[in-house]
Order: sequence, then C-alpha cells, then structure tokens
Amino acid sequence: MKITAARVIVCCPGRNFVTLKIETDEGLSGVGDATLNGRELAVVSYLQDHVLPCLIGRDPQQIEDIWQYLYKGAYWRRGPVTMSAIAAVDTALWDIKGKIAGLPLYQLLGGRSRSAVMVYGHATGRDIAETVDEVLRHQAEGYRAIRAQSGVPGLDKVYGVSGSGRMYEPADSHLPAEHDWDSAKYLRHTPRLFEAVRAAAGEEVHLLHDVHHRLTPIEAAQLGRSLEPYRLFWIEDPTPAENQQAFRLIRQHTTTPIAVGEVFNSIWDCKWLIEEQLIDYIRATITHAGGITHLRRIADLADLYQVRTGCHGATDLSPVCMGAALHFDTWVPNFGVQEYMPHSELMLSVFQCDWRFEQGMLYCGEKPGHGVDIDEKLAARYPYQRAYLPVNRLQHDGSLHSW
Ligand code: CS2
Ligand code: MG
Repeated sequence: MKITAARVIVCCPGRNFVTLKIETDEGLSGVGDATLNGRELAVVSYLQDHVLPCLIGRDPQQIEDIWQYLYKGAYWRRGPVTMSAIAAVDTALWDIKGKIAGLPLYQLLGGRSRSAVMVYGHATGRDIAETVDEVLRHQAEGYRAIRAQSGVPGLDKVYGVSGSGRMYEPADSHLPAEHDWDSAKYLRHTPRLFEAVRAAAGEEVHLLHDVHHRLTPIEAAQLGRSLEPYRLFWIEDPTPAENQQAFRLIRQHTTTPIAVGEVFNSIWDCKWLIEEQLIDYIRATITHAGGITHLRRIADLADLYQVRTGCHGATDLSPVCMGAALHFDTWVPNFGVQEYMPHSELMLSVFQCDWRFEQGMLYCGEKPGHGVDIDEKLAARYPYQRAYLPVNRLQHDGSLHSW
C-alpha cells in the first residue's frame, strides 16, 4: 500500500480548524487534526511545504517508522508547530490502519478498558450565582464532572467566562483582545465560588477549576489550600510550567490534586513532573503532543506513577481530535477524565462523528478507524479567518501577565 496524496484543509465553521487528509492507492483515506489555536497557518505551511512531499509513495501502514522519520529526521525536534504537524500525520495513519483492519481504533490500541469515557463539562457565569445555576444545569444533563469558572468582582473580563449558558470561544477576536487581571481579587473570590458550588451541587459531583497559568507558585499553593474544604477533582495549570520546580513548592502546601499539560507537546515536557510525582493528571492530548503514537508513551510513563490522563478537549481541538481521543480514552488503562466542550451544530455538519453523549459519559463509535471524517465541499464554504486568544494585563499598571 502507498500514500498517493495528502492535503491540508483549512476551514472556519465558527472557528478555525486545520485538517490533514491522507489518501492511498487502495482507496482508503484517513484524517488528522493539526489545529494550533491562533497559530494555525504555521502548521499548514509546516505540513504543506515540509512534510507532505516526504509522505508520497510511503507505506501508510508503517506508522512508527513515519513518526520516527518526521521526529528524528527533522533535526529540529519538538515544539508545538512540529508536534501538531506530526500528530496530524500520525492520527490520519491510525485512521487508515483501522480501516485496513476493519476495526475501531481502540481495538488496535489493545481493546476496551472501560464501558465509556467520563467527561467534564464547562459551567461558567459572570458571577457566583450564574455559575452555580450552570453547574446545576450540567448536573441535570447528567454530567458527573464539572469545571466551574466565574467572573471576578472588580475585573472586567476573565478568560473562559461567558454569560448565561453560552460557551466561550478561546480565540475570540481578529487581533488579541486585552483582558485585565488581579491575582489578589481572584484569590479572594475563588474559594467563595467553590463554597457556593459545593453547597448547591452536593458531595458526589467532581468539581474542577482552571487557573490558566496565572498565579505565582506561592499564590498557587494558597489557592490549593483554600480550596481543600471543597475537595476538588483538580486545579489545572496553577502556575506556568516552564519552571517545573514551582510544582514542588505547591505540593509542599496543598493536597488539592493538580492537572498540567495542555500546552505540553512532548514526553520531555511531562517527564520530570511525572517522575517527581508533582502532578496527578496529565492533560496533553493527541493534536498537540505528537499524535496517538506519542501520547501513548506519555500515558505509559504516567501510569508508572499513578498519574492519570485528563486530555485537553476545548473546542479549538477539532472533532477529529475528539474522535481519536475518545478511542484513546476507551483503551488507556490510567484514564482519569476527558474534557468536553461540545462543538456547534455547524462544526458537526462539516465533521461527521459517530460518538454519543449519555449521562455524563461519551461513547466512541464502532466504525473502523477513529470514526470522524470531513465534508470538504462544505468546509470550503467557510474559509479561514484570523483569530487570536486574548492577552492578559495586570489591572493596576498594564504590564503583560502570564496566562
Ligand atoms: C482551556 C482552553 O480548555 C481548557 O482547559 O485552557 O480554553 C485553552 O485556553 C484553549 O484551548 C487554548 O487554545
Ligand atoms: Mg486549560
């Protein structure tokens, strides 16, 4: 079998997605997600100009060899652009392998470890009362795990917070919007939010919270400790993870579980935090961490230390990523939870998927491969539109802040 064609499809059915389609001489094709939010076209060029010419004529069944060829062969290893491009190729090749075998992807990985995949939904509100309502709405829809975020009194706009039940879009403007930030206000407010949420939602539901890399290590330690009475499932990205020693400091002060890794792109980003047992959940996912082939290695390393997976699943990961992730989650022994921000109807008309949601769980389909395809004609009706994530400035003096 040979790869005869490979093309990149860029579309914007409500947000930008970059999709790779690989075709073979035997009529089978596969798709992979290469969406890197706010930097999409860099990956398009990486694929089109530098990767796709090397794929034509290769045997698509040699997934491992092609992965090694693209990773080691580039000389310039790692980084989000490179690893998203490799991930797209890898995902498309696993899709093709599933179609050759006539098996859903989870079967190729080793078979089913669980009946379904527990997901967490997003409850956001402009204030505590609105967030509590949203948490209760999610519980009524069957969610067993819910991430709660709310506006902070005295701050105009807070990332990840939309009003009245609307989903937020991570890249929401033509040029980066500017948000303001004040860690002291946030640290005062967040325990109040979770006091109210826990009281309203009861003991059973898993509660999660995303700090978006905004605190210093000692502030993150304070936050973790102040949330202990509400028994969170995790706090996510409490401090930027370039300085991994920071997590040692946080760990010394709090037993609130920690999740990190949505911006990680290789096992080398994860290794030390996992080996030193400084995190509890690893959030790397297929699209940004080198595909199924590489994420599997990260999960296996994590399993040695009882670190569980918690794959990133914001809407800027395309339905292709979500489809593949659900197969991965169905197999991976040390599964924790899967993030789930449902894509819009329009997005799901461009991408056909076969998963289903029921009582807080997602069920991957049984189609061969990962079960997601793209309608290229429809996709062509929604051309790329430049869009950025916001930036974050300190409220009192305008200096640019981590996020
Ligand atoms: C967030 C995302 O889902 C999450 O946990 O951190 O909204 C993230 O900021 C975006 O996916 C960035 O593209
Ligand atoms: Mg996050």
